[in-house]
Amino acid sequence: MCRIQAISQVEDVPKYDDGETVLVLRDTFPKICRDRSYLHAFLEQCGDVELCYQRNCQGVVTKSKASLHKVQKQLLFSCHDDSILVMDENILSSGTEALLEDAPSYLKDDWFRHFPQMLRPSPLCLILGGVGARSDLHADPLSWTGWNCLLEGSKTWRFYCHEPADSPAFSATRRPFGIKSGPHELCSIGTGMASHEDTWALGCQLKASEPLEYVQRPGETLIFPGHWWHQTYHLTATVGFAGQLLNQRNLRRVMEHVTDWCGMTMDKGLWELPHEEVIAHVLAEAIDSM
Ligand SMILES: O=C(O)CCC(=O)C(=O)O
Ligand SMILES: [Fe+2]
Repeated sequence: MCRIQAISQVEDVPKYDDGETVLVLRDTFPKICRDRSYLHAFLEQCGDVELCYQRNCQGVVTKSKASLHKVQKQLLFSCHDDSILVMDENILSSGTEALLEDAPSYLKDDWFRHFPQMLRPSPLCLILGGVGARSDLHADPLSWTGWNCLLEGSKTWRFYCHEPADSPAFSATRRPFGIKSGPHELCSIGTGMASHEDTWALGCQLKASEPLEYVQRPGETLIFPGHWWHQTYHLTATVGFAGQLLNQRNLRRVMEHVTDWCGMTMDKGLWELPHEEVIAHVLAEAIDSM
């Protein structure tokens, strides 16, 4: 049964992380949340760094690059009909260790470290939203477990549990995930999904099961099944960051995502092996299958 569960002790997370639950952890990243100047000082140093952002002007979405300083100015003018959203996977790379040091233990033990560098998802994505910003309606790549920490502002999430009957409603397009060279995909070991539907557009009548909705507040981290369709709406200007997990709980889901995508059949005994070997084996076969 799909549900949302608030967790008071981080030790309880493994008990509830069953692939059918959105977990809400409060007071996460305590040092960074308490001392917000840390992230602001970090971003200040990155003012000239170019990053990717998207503008949604009356439903027309354009993706561009500009310096963080320029984008921060545009964020101030964001509104429902003309909004700005930054989701950048590079800018936090030099601050990753400091940010993750403050992470709840559950987020630190991430088996994506066993992926070769070229196939490893980037550990942290910076997310800055202006008022009215919304992500695409999408499902994350590789069926991983996503996590998303909000430092400032508030945003509403809509999650659609993984119901195959809903697929037509999403008119899905695939977003391959793998080794890239410039804009080209050299080898893809999996996919995420994107939809052009905007559940926040006036009059949107998505013919799918009712979503789970949650308003995320500062200090909260959501941990969620990344293969569920989801979309956010930034109610105020927000600052946050996100990452993903591969662990004991989802190893099979993520590996089967790769084997399905690559059309491979694996020996049942595979799952008896230590996780590092399972990962190495599946990835080697996936690359061979290209
Ligand atoms: O924070 C957002 O606006 C979207 C984030 C998201 O889709 C994710 O963390 O997977
Ligand atoms: Fe996502």
